[in-house]
Amino acid sequence: MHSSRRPGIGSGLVAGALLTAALIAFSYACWKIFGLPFFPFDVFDLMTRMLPGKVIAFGINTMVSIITALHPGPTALVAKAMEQAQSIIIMWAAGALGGAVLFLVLSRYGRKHAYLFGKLLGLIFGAAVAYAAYHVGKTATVSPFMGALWALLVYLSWGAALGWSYREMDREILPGEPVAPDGAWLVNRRRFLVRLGGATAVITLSGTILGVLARARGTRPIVQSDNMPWSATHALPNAGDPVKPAPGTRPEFTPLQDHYRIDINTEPPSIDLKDWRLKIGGLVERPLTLGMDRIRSYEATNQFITIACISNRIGGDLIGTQRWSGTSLGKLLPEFGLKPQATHLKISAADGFYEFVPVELIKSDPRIMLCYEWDGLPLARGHGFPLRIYIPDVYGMKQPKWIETIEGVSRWEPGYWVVRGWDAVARMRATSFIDTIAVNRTWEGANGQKMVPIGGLAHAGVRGISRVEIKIDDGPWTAARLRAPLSRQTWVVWRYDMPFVAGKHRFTVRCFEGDGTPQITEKNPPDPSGATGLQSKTKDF
Ligand SMILES: Nc1nc2c(c(=O)[nH]1)N[C@H]1C(S)=C(S)[C@@H](COP(=O)(O)O)O[C@H]1N2
Ligand SMILES: [Mo]
Repeated sequence: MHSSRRPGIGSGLVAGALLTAALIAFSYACWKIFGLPFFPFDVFDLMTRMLPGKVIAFGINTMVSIITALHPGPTALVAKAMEQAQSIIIMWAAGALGGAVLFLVLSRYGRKHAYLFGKLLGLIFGAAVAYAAYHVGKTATVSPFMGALWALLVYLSWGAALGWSYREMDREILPGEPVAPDGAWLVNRRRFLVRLGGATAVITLSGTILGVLARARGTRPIVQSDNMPWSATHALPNAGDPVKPAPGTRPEFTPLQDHYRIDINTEPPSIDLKDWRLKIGGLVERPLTLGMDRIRSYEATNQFITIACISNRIGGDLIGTQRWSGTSLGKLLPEFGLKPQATHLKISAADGFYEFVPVELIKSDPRIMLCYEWDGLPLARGHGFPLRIYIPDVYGMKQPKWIETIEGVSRWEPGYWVVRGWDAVARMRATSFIDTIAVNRTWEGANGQKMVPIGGLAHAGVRGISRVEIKIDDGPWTAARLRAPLSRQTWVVWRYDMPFVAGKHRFTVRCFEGDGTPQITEKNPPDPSGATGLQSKTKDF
């Protein structure tokens, strides 16, 4: 009889949910105001690194599918927002479950141990969160040790509050308190939960509001810059080309703030240049460090580059083109003092991401560079400040941002995403896509013929595009016109102007690489080697 009156799983779930909501909001405010770690993001990033590659690939794929179907905004931005929301939900659910388990245990072993068990639970959660904050967390601007200590303290208090809640809900009825014939315990427990709900709601709300109002201390904006980009004062190299993009084609030169951002961080690393040095180690004569001044002392290489994420769908927006500036790695290489056994460089980043690059490739391809600027501005925080690498012809997954260390090593090893099941070479696939069928932007051709501009882009790594063809309904494949690309390393704008014919039409596009190799027409998903297949679109005229 008595044990059935004890608070059980249900009460624990509610108390856990309420207290964890308050904890998350509190952590959020303390992140924004004091630069202390924001627990959900740090824990999510730890999970990202620890979960099996297949699980992560499934997660990425599901998210991109949902975003492609609903299209609420740019894929990369929406995906990051979804990850951030997931991180909060996961931490919240874990806290609620923790509460349920605690109450279940306490209902078995009695209220005497409520505080002890509560703190123990807090310690277990706190240790996991402290580990995440210490080793992978990118939210805090305080030291990793401070961040970890903070996580432990907060979770210890959370556990104690849970234990206290259990005792309050399980306490003896005091003399003079109304005792209903059956359900007195229940009434008491409900009263407590209502009070707990009120108190935690106040913390949750005020924490959230304070956090939103406060400006993150010491954290730089992810992309914005007050300085003038290169493109604001310079014409693009193909400005004079007579083939103009069909109206509605995405910009061929991607504005910095519109460039997709993909990485394993809920919040990108925030690196201070005054603390940053590029560390050279491994198989070298003697380890050394290079400052940014040293890297910039070489003549800059400026290259127009299209980079794409291997998770990009045909015609998707995880692809962009920018003007990258940096130092050719081959030129810098002699400074490293590599030992003869060093056949590869291991490039490691501030977020634990890494990749291996053959030394021979670096020596033979001067395009490979350590890059410090996009569009004439220091790299944005979200895009790898202060240093990233460019390796031609491969997907973004092979190109670390936020580089901190370069080591000489004697053999190739799989890089971060290769370990997780993605293609070891990750050579960019040839793809072509339709951005616009501008039936409302027709122009008058010869003999007053109404012409419909159709256009998009084609891309084949650094292999160039020799031909783009379009097929309308059951007609023949017909060549589109090509605009000169920004460089041999970028995508190519194509357009085709079609005489207006009323009715519903189906358009399919295909491209050929520089050497005439046709794009792969077989449909393949992005996982594991990059999407292939032809894109078709239908439009009513
Ligand atoms: N350090 C680090 N570098 C990274 C990644 C990462 O997670 N961490 N992601 C890679 C992937 S998968 C892509 S597609 C590109 C994206 O570069 P961008 O965000 O500047 O467009 O960065 C690459 N470099
Ligand atoms: Mo990517």
